Amino acid sequence: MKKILTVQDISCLGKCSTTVALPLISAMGVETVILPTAVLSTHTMFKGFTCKDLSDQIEPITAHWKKENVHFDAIYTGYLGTIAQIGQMEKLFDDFKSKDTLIFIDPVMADNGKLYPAFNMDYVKKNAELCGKADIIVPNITEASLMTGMPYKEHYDEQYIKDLLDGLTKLGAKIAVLTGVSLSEGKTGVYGYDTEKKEYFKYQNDRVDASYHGTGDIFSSVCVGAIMNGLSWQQAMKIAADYTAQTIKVTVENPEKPWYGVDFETTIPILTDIIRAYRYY
Ligand code: PXL
Repeated sequence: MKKILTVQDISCLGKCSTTVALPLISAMGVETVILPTAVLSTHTMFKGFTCKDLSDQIEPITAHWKKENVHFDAIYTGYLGTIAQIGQMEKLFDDFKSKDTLIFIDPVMADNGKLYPAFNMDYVKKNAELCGKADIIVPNITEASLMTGMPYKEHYDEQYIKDLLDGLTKLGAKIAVLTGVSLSEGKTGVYGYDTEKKEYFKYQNDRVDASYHGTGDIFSSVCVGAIMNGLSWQQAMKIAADYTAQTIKVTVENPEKPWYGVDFETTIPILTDIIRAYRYY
């Protein structure tokens, strides 16, 4: 069984980061080791959340794993709390990356043109540096514009997306994939560039007119899980985009839906069916 490490916070209530990565990637038949960067009472869109930073646990936990000779097939980082923690990730990659370890970075820090609370441009700069060490990065347009220094646009053409991808791969990532890319009315999707094959990949599906917290984490988790199941990055992006859209749709239809996250629990069987179909046919 493939084994991955995911490094991100635990938001106890909120359906994001570790609390979606762990169930989703496990459901896809991949062992999921977690390294929590902080414990929050809720994600940061709630008012009055508590937060206990766990930076001082990263070194002793990983030192123990090193003694146990643990090998990871992928390391997937998401929401990190501080600039120092991003530095700790650089060391973690050096310590655990072997030839076949995929480094997958979702540089979670901003959306809809704005940085999340608690982050600033120094954080952006350090995250851009970390992205340079990745095999695959999956920023949204806001994160990409911040990291490349290009203007953020709500209305854009395909050339803007290609310019962002060019800036992102110049940071050093082998494959950059932009999420939340809408190239025509009523559509949304992903647009990626593979620097080794010099190939673009775009995929658009129907936009569901609702925006929920944690959907980026669902997308990234499913990508990592699918790649660990032997799918190409392009197939993984397509499955992840479709699954995320389907999950948002199911959530919108649920009259008892929570405001803070999506009903991924309802759609897990759809995901496992898709993965089973790819695995055996
Ligand atoms: O879903 C991204 C995310 C993860 N973790 C925490 C967050 C957010 C987004 O705001 O606040 C704590």
